[in-house]
Amino acid sequence: MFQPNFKPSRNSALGSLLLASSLAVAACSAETPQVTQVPPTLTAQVPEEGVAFYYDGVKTSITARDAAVLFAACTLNTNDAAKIISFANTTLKLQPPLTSAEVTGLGDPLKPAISDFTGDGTVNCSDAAVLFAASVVGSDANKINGFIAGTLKIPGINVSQTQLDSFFRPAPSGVRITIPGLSAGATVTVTRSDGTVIATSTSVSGNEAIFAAPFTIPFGGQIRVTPAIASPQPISVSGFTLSVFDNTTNPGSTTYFNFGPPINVGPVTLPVSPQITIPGLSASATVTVTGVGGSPVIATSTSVSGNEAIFAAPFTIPFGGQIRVTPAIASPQPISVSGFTLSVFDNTTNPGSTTYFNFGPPINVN
Ligand SMILES: [Ca+2]
Repeated sequence: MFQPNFKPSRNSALGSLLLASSLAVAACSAETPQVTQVPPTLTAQVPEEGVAFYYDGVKTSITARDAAVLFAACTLNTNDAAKIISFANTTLKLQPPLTSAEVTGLGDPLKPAISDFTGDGTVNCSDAAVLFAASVVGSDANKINGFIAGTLKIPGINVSQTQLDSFFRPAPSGVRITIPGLSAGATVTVTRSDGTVIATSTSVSGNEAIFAAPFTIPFGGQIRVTPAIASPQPISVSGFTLSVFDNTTNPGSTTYFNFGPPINVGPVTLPVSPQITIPGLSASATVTVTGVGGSPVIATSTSVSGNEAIFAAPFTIPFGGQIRVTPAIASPQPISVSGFTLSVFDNTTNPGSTTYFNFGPPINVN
């Protein structure tokens, strides 16, 4: 089904994105397009930047223009370059206008392997919409959902930040070194004292250089950051402080030396915040978990992402406990919490709020 017929010279980043995907994929053409109601007067203004993805810790990217081609092809269910160009330029308002070379350079735009960005187990035009939205507004779930609903005017797509993070955040199985002042385009190389390369960063996230696999920095080893950091500070690696650095040993780079024992740099597991999924949750809602009758307060949500209320730490909802959502949800539905369905709710126990009750055994949320 998957036919990697891309021309690498046109856009190797896209090719690697699609080829590198180890997640469930399917050809777009194998699905009946679900997005056929896109009106002819969208207001998308598509910039050039695109968005980065991570597969198995390896960073790759797709431009908004390429994502627009895939979205247009799936939406129109055509690989006709003229129709795709018309949609992209007239409806999506691509600037500068899309060219036929950009369409044909992708091979058959109906046959890329698009990942299941929505996480519903099916690959279809909804996933192409998420990809396009992400390439335009970035990886924030609220912005993506807002763009899809408000600009693309496609109903019924609501992706959670957790789901998106599995694509847009570096793989948690990678290992990291925190280096203050690290630039987004930096490369970090770990070498032995003789210069032999031990590991090379695959990407950068904030001040963290990310590597695909664990490694050990031997005595005399170097951590080399290119380009150089303007005002380098000591760094901490696996609890060891490397305070020796200079910008002269490797011109154009900053070099940290390990003059102590070998340092193991192992995997880092990103903490997963406990969440409760509540359909109809508003972006500004607060969710409070309490004991019987409203006290004590056991947990309060720290943020909302899509339909997910996010909490800072695990907790247990006791028998008779309440989950209180403020403001109230207009048409509350049963919710599932750690596999238990809480089907009893009302909007009267706590006026202005929707309250779900746990009338079963204690439920652990972690
Ligand atoms: Ca999907």
